Amino acid sequence: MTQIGLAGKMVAHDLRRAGLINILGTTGETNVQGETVKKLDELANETFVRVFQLSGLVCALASEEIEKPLYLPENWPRGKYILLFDPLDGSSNTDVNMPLGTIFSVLRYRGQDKLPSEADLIRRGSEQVAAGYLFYGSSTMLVFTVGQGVHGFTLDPGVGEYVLSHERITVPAKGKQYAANDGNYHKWPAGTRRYLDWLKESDKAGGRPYSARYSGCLVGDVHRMLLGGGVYLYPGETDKPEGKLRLLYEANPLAMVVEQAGGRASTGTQPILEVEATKLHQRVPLIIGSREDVAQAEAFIQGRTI
Ligand code: AFP
Repeated sequence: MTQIGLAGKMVAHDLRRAGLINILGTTGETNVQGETVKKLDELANETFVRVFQLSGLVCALASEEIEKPLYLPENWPRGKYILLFDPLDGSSNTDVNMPLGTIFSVLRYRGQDKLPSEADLIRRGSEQVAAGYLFYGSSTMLVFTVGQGVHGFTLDPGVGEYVLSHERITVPAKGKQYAANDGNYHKWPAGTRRYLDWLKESDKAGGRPYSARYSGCLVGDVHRMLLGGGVYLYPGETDKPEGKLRLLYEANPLAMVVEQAGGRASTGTQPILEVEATKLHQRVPLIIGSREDVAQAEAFIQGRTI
């Protein structure tokens, strides 16, 4: 966590002055996801790799920005952890000063001296030993869990340290806001569309209509739901049922955080933490947030409610 916090301070430092030191815009490259790489994506990725390569804490790293896992050279200090991360989540926000985040997932490697194989990194979310995110918003926050609740720390720029600001975060059972890219509405299956229509119907007694809050940054939207309740959806589409978000370093870590805080995270048909992973950059639909809101979305998606 100290190393995660250090990398977070370095990324936050770059983000705060990005417009002044020519690190906005794109590198001209395309990553393994087929997405245009922003300069800040590359910088954040390099920061996390550098901070952990020499830490002696990890034996392998996997990043959204890198096709294959990174193993440390034989003679470098190695540790028992595997770190999987999305170095900069919300890349479409980099050049317009909108929220950004880093998402991380920690696995323990049980093999002794031999290096982990790629299969050792492709594990079910329930096997994570720690998970969390850095949120580069109006303040920089580190929110994480090691399986005993969720705690939030706010970076005090004056002293360069993270201070406990949100102890034992608990997600409200039900919210009044939803986060989804409504621009994709017509691509969604009928059950998903019916759920979004239902959220927008007026039923004062049931607390509807919900308000729409969508930032383009998964970390920022989930953070809002974690603290205030509600639901974030990046659902599967009719011709792309797997959705957009990545299982191992986006959905799994956020699912561990939200469920540790009493919320729920689902593909729409099964709990995220139970999804069998088969590929390093596997995508999965994600419905995450307040327990009652996610259960309601599942009922519509599964056709149990019309
Ligand atoms: P990028 O990091 O490629 O911008 O993707 C961000 C993200 O994974 C997640 O942070 C957002 O919630 C979601 O994608 C936004 O996707 P759309 O632009 O398709 O709504």
